[in-house]
Amino acid sequence: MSPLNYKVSHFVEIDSTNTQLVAAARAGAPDGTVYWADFQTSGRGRLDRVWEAPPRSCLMASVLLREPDVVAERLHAMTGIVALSIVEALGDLSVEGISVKWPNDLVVGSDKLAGVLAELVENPPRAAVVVGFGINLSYAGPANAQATCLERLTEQSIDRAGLLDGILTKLGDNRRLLHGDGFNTYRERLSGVLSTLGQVVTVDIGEHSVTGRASGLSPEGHLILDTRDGPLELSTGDLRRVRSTGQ
Ligand code: BT5
Repeated sequence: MSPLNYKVSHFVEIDSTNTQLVAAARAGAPDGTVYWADFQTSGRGRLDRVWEAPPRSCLMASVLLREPDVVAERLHAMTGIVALSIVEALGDLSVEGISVKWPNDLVVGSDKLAGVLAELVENPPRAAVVVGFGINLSYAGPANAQATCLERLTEQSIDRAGLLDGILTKLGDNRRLLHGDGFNTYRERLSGVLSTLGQVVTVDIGEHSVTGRASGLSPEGHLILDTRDGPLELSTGDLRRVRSTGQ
């Protein structure tokens, strides 16, 4: 999908681009509808957490992807495909050194630069997912978060609308990797930017947590954790703690 096929709406202020786009999707908004905002009064992260940023300090956008042919097992990859598109678009702007911390953070070292929030609107066979992302431009995150921003990294100001265009163009190209054999390319490209691989991590999944070494992505794109009890495949979770191998 080229940028010309997107239907982009800009808001000066909104509660949450994800919340409003999910509502629009339920009311029949078409594939490629994009909402982006200067300021969110109720920006959301995963698990009822908050995404916060002062006005115009962060690129906050959500895109509706209707993927009628995507199989249920690959829905989780909507997060990865957007994360990958962000890394690639930033690469085109010569912003290097950004990696993906599984499953939904973009980081520089251990500082969070951006987060992705995917929300399912409709299940296959008419799969529809709203994928939102917040990328810090001039705001390095709330005090309690170990975070950074693009201006700190690049010492240049990056135009939000231009960055959004770049990401949407990459996404228009990359979303075809959700289908058929393209998924192998998706796994390879995501593995290439996934800093979680090789690390010993503790992942919270609901009430439970598991610890192991992240060793790769399964054929379905799930994170493989090598635990004491053998390999475990995770499609999502909250990566709470990271320590280096051998500790
Ligand atoms: C995320 O959740 O990282 C997903 C964030 C998605 C935000 C976008 S903005 C456009 C769209 N509309 C929305 O309402 N949301 C999406 P999670 O992994 O749960 O991380 C949330 C945590 O990140 C918070 O608990 C804070 O610790 C931290 N945080 C909040 N604001 C931040 C910021 N600007 N920069 C870095 N970290 C932040």
